[in-house]
Amino acid sequence: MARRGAIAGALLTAALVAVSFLGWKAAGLPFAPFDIFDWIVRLLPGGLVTFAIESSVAISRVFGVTSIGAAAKAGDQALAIAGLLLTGAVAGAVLFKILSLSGEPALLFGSILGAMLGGVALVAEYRLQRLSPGSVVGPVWVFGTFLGWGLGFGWTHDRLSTAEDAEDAERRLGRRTLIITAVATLAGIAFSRWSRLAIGRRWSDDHALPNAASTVTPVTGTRPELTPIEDFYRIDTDTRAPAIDGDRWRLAIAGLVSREQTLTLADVRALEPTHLFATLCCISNPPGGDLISTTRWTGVSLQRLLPQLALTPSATHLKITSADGFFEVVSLDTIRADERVMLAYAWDGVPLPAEHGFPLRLYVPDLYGMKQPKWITGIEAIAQWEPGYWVVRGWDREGHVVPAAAVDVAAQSGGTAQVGGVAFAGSRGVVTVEVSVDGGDWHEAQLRQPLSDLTWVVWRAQAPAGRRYVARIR
Ligand SMILES: Nc1nc2c(c(=O)[nH]1)N[C@H]1C(S)=C(S)[C@@H](COP(=O)(O)O)O[C@H]1N2
Ligand SMILES: [Mo]
Repeated sequence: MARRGAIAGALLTAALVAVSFLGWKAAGLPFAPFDIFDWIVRLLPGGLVTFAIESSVAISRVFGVTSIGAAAKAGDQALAIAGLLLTGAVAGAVLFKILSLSGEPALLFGSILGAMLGGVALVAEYRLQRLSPGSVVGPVWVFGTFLGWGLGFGWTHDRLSTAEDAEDAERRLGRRTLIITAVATLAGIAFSRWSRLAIGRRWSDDHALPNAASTVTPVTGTRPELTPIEDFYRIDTDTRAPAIDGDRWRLAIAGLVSREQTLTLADVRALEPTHLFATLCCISNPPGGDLISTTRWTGVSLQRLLPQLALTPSATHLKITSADGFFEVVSLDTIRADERVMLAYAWDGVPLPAEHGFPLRLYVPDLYGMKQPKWITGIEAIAQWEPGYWVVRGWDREGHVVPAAAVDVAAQSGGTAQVGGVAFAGSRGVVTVEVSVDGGDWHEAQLRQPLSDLTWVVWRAQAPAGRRYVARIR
């Protein structure tokens, strides 16, 4: 009976893990198997944990693993699931043994066991603060899945003990549990793929661009005026974007403030939003390059947030820090002078993609991307300017956008060419764009009305056919 219980326990636990995984990937619900593990690790004596980490790093080295961080993570995850399966097997063996001795109702015993483990899972979730505040779905889900697991146990026990052919019943139940496990796992994987692809319904899906009526239209072949999020250029220091769980994320406000505080993502989203079209450009963008993109930014104006930060009079700058160790300093003067400086959480109406700074990034008009942290986790009020991450590494202190025009296309027919591209001058506005062909005269381009005074301008010009087209802002 104990052997049968152990097998049933392991199988049902595999199904529990798979269903929890599906809930995590499909609905962002807490994934108790990892959370219980993390919680236990925190309870263990520090020395033991350091020893375990050091051993896993040493083992990774022996096997020549290059990304030790990723390997250690995968190791932790495997350990978490193996631990839970083992617990399930032991619990199953014990339960079946007890039931075979006492003849108590199995459903009752199973649900008591499920409720007990569900309680442990809930404690882990609360201790690690991994439940969204105010949400009942998360705790109900965690407790419910464990309770269901316990009921499944009791039910399995009854089926096996009353079946005429216990072997056959065992095989059939085992197969059924494995199918549930496989389907839930595959569905979870499919959801995680899909959620990465389908970022959601964009603002631009059902809105015309504000300059739709402009009579100057782009030459076919000009880059899209509003960059699709998937094509938005990406520059940062790490190989992998920090994975931030929006429910667990907090914005910590500290330094020269009269009271420290933390904001949740819901807090930030509840403030009055600012929407603006803006172009972001990397200081390393080569002439005509594509390290420049444009979208509609949504966030909270830092100017409007200032009173809530409770800054002390000595504060002059805000140091913005990021989950990846990046940081940048912005002066209160800049914030007070321009209400468009904002903490942005959405692009084109959908939450920032993970690689573009989810859940919060800074936007400052007229500055290169290097001055605009993604994955913000902290705001520290300070009393003097400090060099930012890239400034420390020798890049430009100010980071003001240098006006530049790019040629995207030159469609030739007969002796003339329709030349088109974009021009960007930060927040200073583009007045005149000129094109020259093969080093010859400059021809003035027509400018399309821009999406805003913070975006690039799409331009077009008619010029003689030639080989080399150069555009400039004048
Ligand atoms: N936290 C963090 N923020 C960052 C960076 C970074 O490496 N880490 N890179 C900066 C640079 S150099 C640029 S050009 C922009 C690029 O933003 P994007 O990848 O969303 O286009 O992010 C900026 N913000
Ligand atoms: Mo950059």
